[in-house]
Amino acid sequence: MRFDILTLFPAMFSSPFQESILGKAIEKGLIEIRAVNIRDFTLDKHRIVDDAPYGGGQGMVMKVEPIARAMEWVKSQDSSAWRIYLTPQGRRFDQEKARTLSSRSHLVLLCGRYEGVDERVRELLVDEEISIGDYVLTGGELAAMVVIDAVSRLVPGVLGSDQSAEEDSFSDFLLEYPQYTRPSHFKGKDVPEVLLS
Ligand code: 6GU
Repeated sequence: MRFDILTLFPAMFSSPFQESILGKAIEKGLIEIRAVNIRDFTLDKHRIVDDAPYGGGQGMVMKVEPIARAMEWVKSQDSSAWRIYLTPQGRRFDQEKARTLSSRSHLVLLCGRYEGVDERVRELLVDEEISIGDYVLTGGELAAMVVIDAVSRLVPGVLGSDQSAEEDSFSDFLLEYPQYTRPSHFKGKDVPEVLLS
């Protein structure tokens, strides 16, 4: 499965996916994660990606053209790529959405910054808008990481065979019993007798 992240801060993605389970999944070629710098798709000398909003108001808005060119570049490589805009205005991400997205072969995750993106990005350049919860982040980058992590672990082979039972159902996972390992006694909190026999 392939993930393209469209961002103004590609360096944020250099280390989070090199560790542990996702790092191994990348090594095995099960998932591929690429951070695409939106600024590389500007055509002007100053590589401008944002501008003041028409009608005035606070802050800056991300311009439509660099995002459009970046999206077109991704789409020209794979017309089936599914485009997601990460925004607190989007529909709340949950385990069912992770499952649905894991059946796709290619996700494009657009990370907003500043006060948001030009409305025409939402109208013309994305298939879906996703939020990871009712709070405001400084940008969509951390949200993109959350989505990639939750989706990747559902890709066949990413979890080892001993872990893949976890895929069965999210509710099973929530209902799991508390887990212990050695030592059996720790600061007066002991492992339940039934688990020791
Ligand atoms: Cl996807 N983006 C931002 N900026 N804030 C959020 C979010 C996304 N989801 C929850 N808060």
